[in-house]
Amino acid sequence: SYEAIETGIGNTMFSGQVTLGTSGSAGSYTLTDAARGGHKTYDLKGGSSGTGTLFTNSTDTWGNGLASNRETAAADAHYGAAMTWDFYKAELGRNGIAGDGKAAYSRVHYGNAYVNAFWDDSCFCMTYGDGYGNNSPLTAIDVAGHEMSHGLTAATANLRYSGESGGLNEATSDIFGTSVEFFANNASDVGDYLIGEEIDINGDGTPLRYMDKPSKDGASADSWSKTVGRLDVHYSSGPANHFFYLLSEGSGAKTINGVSYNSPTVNNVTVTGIGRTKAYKIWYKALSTYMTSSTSYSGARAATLSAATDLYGANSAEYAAVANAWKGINVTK
Ligand code: ASN
Ligand code: ZN
Ligand code: CA
Repeated sequence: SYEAIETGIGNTMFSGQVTLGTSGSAGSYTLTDAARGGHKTYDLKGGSSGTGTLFTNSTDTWGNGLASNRETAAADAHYGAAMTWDFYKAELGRNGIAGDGKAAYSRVHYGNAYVNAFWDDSCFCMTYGDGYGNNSPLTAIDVAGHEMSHGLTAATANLRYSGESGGLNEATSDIFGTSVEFFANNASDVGDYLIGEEIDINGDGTPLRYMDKPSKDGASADSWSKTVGRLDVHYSSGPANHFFYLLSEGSGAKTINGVSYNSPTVNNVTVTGIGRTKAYKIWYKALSTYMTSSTSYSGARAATLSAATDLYGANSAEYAAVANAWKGINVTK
């Protein structure tokens, strides 16, 4: 049966009131984003398998901004998926995660007090827990962009999820997750180089990760060393997150959208940023054209230099900035 493309209202937890892509007609709507490949958002109701139940209501207004309303997490997840889709299309020239216009789907209310979110390539879907105690659902926009971008990586370089390639896989998700947050430019959740600052997973108001100085989380590496690949992938991502910050914003102190950063470099290398738009275009071109499942930090350097050459030329300021940003995190060849 024919289902019209509709625009609903989402009262989210992290992004205020937003418009959502929905489907249906008067009296019966679903969280089916017909304008974005038909992306659907489901309620797992505490379950941990299957798709659960498609969110359906009669008003096309979803959630009330509070976690106690089960549509609220759905509104956040649906919005995050939509902004990621739009970012891929507008900024990367990519039609969906796999580049074929096919939507993924989202599942919220996974398990009991589950404090994580994840992408699963076998279902081509992402899943969000509700968090524990005072935590909120893990449905903030940078988390959504992060998880969906695991699908993007799987569909492109397919970076193996261990060693240095695993760190690059994780960093790719942080790079695009942050880029989606900036792209959405939502007044309730402005862009920053912090990951998970809205979900308070640590319970003390600190974010999960810091791209300007990854070691601020107490575990991530700021720069490359020959043992970095031994770290958990969420910590060996640090040098590549730091590279992206340096390439975008440059070294030293800076305040962006009210957040202060201070990005140190190895040997005090000075990096002049080229802006995040050029930086994510270079990273995406490198990921989708030059990186493979076994790409290391050294390989990522070569891949981004090739991408910068393709996009801006070998004699460009952008090429020089890429080389300098790698130098700033101790990758010189
Ligand atoms: N949220 C985590 C991530 O995307 C889940 C995991 O570690 N697999 O990396
Ligand atoms: Zn991840
Ligand atoms: Ca963030």
